[in-house]
Amino acid sequence: MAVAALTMTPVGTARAQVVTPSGQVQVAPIPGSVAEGAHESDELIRLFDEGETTLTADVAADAVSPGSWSSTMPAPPAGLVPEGTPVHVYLLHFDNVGTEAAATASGSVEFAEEVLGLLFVCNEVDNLCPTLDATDGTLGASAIYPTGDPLRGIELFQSDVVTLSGDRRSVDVALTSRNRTDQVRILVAVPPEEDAGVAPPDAAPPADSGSPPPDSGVPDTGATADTGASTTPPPDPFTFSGSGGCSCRVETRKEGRPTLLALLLLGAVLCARRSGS
Ligand SMILES: [Ca+2]
Ligand SMILES: [Ca+2]
Repeated sequence: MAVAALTMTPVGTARAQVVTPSGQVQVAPIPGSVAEGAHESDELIRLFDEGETTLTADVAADAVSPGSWSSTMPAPPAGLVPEGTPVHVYLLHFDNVGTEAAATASGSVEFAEEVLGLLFVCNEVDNLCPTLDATDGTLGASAIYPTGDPLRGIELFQSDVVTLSGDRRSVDVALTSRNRTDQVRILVAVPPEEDAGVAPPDAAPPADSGSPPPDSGVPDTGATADTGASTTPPPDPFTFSGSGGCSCRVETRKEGRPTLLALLLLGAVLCARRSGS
């Protein structure tokens, strides 16, 4: 047996993850010991939260992709969960009462994030469970573990069955415990830190929100024409005065210069005639 070193974030300070047990699986606080005989039940498979950490070395896992494994199914796809990966660690634990009669239980647990690796296999040759033994001290909580005990994990060569769902979020087990524990360590992905509470980039208000539009220098002829206060003089009045008090007033138009000239001449002639008459 071994007591895990405190290498992980204490459970109480780890970010909460959504865990949904079903069947005979029950979520429970991890006890002081998870060695055989310390936390027994014939009906319940416990799910203990071992905490959250970032892996400081590659971790060998017995399964790193979906599948279902038992004595009649292919061996699970072993692999590595790489160094630097943030993980939340859980331990499924089934230990029947006593060491004589066997007990069976089944159930599943669903996680909000993907399962990155499962550690559970016990070898048929020597009955040791190397992936569990190798990680009690680095990924376990502050508890006594059955490190090095034969058959402490899952015996796929007997009647135990372990399944990782296709979406990697659900672990299903069907276990038979007799005189040893059945344990599965589960490494679950940790989502990136959320930006909650972090102020968004400085969204300064528009500097000249109250300034006039760019083209405001262009006079709005329609608006200014209706003020009624305009003092614009009438366009180009021409007044001709004859020597006999004759006065001829000619309105001109800018766009008609030939017409203007003709009117000027006509006005002058008329005035001259009146003056002469
Ligand atoms: Ca027992
Ligand atoms: Ca076992």
